[in-house]
Amino acid sequence: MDTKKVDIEELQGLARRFRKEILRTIYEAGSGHPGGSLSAVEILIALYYYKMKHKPENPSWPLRDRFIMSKGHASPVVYVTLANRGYFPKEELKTFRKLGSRLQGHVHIGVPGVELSTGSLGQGLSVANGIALGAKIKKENFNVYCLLGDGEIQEGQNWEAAMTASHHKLDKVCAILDRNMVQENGPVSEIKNEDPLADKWRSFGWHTIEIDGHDFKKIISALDEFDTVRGKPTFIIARTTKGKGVSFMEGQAKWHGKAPKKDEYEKAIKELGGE
Ligand SMILES: Cc1ncc(C[n+]2csc(CCOP(=O)(O)OP(=O)(O)O)c2C)c(N)n1
Ligand SMILES: [Mg+2]
Repeated sequence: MDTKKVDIEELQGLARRFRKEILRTIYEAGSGHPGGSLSAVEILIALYYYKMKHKPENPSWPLRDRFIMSKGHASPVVYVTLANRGYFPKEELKTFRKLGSRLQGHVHIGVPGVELSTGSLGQGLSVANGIALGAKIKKENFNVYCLLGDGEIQEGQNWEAAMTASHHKLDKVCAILDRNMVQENGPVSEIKNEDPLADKWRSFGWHTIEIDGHDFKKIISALDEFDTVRGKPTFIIARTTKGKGVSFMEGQAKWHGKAPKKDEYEKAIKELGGE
């Protein structure tokens, strides 16, 4: 696909297929995190099939845009995206979470296309800032995208990073929040309420945009808006549904980190349109 010509229906088709591949990957492993992988499918597709400058055949191309998956437990959506983009053979998805596999349960730098090992929440945005600051000093021109979880941003380090990015005017940093309203043990609003979230990021000096995180047109226009912002970093609040696409997983904390059993897997695949 030519990355700049957008065919929304084609992207939607990819999203349906990716959801099935994510579930199959977790099902075959017998463990993993479906909820926060399914919520981020459209975001990853919009980045890797539309927005980012990257070369799957040369993952260390110096001018590539960087993507940091800060919520590293949602590795299945990253691995499925990278495999489909040609960073490594799709066949390898079968080795997810198996002994000796580079497809470790949490996003692992040994996988082609991965910039940073993550899983200990709260660190990704700081690293994104460091990469962007280094590039600014060296006058290198690329963007750094960072996907965060809404439970994750309860970690204080995110707010230190928020100050750092605006202090250094890191306008090549685009943080995207997977605002699925659910964390590991329940609703974010009950565990530690974050509202008014957009106001908080604005007050920390970020250009802040709120969108429907399953609507490709909205994601694409927010990512394009980011390109026009000068002198400040951009924060995109992508409102999503945890477990999106599978009725019995949607909005359910119990599907944060659990593999479906055979009957659940088959039901989910059926709901997603079958094999
Ligand atoms: C520092 C740290 N504390 C706790 C955990 C355990 N943990 C893994 S995922 C998660 C919840 C994350 O929720 P959220 O950021 O909302 O992720 P999503 O809903 O997108 O899956 C927690 C507490 C961790 N990985 N790292
Ligand atoms: Mg969440």
